[in-house]
Amino acid sequence: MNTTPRVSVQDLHRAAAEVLRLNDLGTMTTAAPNLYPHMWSWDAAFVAIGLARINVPRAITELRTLLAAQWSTGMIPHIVFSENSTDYFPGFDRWGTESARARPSGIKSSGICQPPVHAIALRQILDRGRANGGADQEAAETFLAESFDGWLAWHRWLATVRDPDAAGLIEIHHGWESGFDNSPRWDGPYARVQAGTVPAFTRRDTLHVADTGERPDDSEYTKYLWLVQQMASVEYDDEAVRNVVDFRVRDVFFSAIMAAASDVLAALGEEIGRSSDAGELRDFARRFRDGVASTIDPLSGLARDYDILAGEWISTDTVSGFAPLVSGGGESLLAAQRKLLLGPDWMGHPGLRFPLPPSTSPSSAAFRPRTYWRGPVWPFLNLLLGWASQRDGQNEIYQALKAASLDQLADLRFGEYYEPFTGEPLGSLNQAWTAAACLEWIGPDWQVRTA
Ligand code: 2M8
Repeated sequence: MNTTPRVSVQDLHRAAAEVLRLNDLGTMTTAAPNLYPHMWSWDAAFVAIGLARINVPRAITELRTLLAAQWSTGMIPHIVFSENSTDYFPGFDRWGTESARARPSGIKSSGICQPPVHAIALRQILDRGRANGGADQEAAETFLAESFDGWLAWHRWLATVRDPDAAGLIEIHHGWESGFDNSPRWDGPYARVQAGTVPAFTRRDTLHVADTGERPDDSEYTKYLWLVQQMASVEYDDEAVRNVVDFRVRDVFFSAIMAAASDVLAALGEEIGRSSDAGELRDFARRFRDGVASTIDPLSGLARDYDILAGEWISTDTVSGFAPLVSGGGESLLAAQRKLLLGPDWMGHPGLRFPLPPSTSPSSAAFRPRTYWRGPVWPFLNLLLGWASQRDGQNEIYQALKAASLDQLADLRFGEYYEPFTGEPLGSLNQAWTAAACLEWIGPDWQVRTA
């Protein structure tokens, strides 16, 4: 394994920080300069993790902006639209959220959500603030106290509205909610979506990638828009959406993040004397950890999603199968998962440019090395897996992910995703959460100068 960076860690740090500056609109960071000119919910959490390494108050601003867009139900929307750009489709007008009663007035957002990574970002902000001391510490402590109820409401909304049967698995209503938009995970559910009439549309995303074949095609977009229309037709009312929408899936990776983040939020609550709320969050964490463990495919050892409308498990060889490594779980399950992750179908695949898990296993028939969520390596996901391995004391995996990630990112392009065999950056360049992941991997190392 080649672990020698092609640039110094100081240069890498400088370039990653520059990408976050480039995407900074003042109170929000765009997910990418051209392709994604607005704020995305889970991107914002990773961005805040990276920002906390260089500017704690700015990291706080990022989460504050996102939280200001929280709906009165507790939902945090997946896009907060900036006023600066109309260069994204579907833009605010296409979402039909104006009539949604729960949306805060004056803030333009979509009407769906994304995985709740935010409490993990909050923890990082607090830790960095405390390490820096002074004004950073004060700002971080104040932000925790003032924002805790918002995050708690977000977790409560997910635990009730999105897991009404207490299965320990979060129900999603659009592939966009998973964040793994066109992953093979959703091929079955989307195959069953029969789109009705969708007004004509002109996409913008295809203008901003080198090869349009990397992105989902128009027939996939028609279904994506159809689901949005269905939800808009009932003004995004939580109960009504469940009855009208043609996509209802229990997402195992979302659920794993819910488990991990609920534990983190519980610990933060304990620190500020919110012990009863912390107890509730610990219960969420347990419920979703058990839910994730209940999905394991006995044949592959990977975690599975569940298609509610079809009444069947979804077995795919995608990186979401490692959900237990994120949620935590019983030692034998985690040991088996680690073995798989390091094995020849994943990080140990001999063809990989960098030993990092592709979004779909190269051994799978569904694998497409250049197509978005169907094969490329996603750097922010590796950071999440690294964070979880460090939490669980798995230093060997943490170091392996860190070394390979820094090697991958040493091209200074900060790609949205990477071709697994060549290491070519694909999708958008200067993608904010890729740069943020880089800053977090580097941590304080950039200050260590070798003679
Ligand atoms: C991608 O998703 C958006 C829709 O939400 C898109 O393709 O237009 C996904 O990779 C998603 O996970 C990510 O949050 C978003 C912004 O980076 O882009």
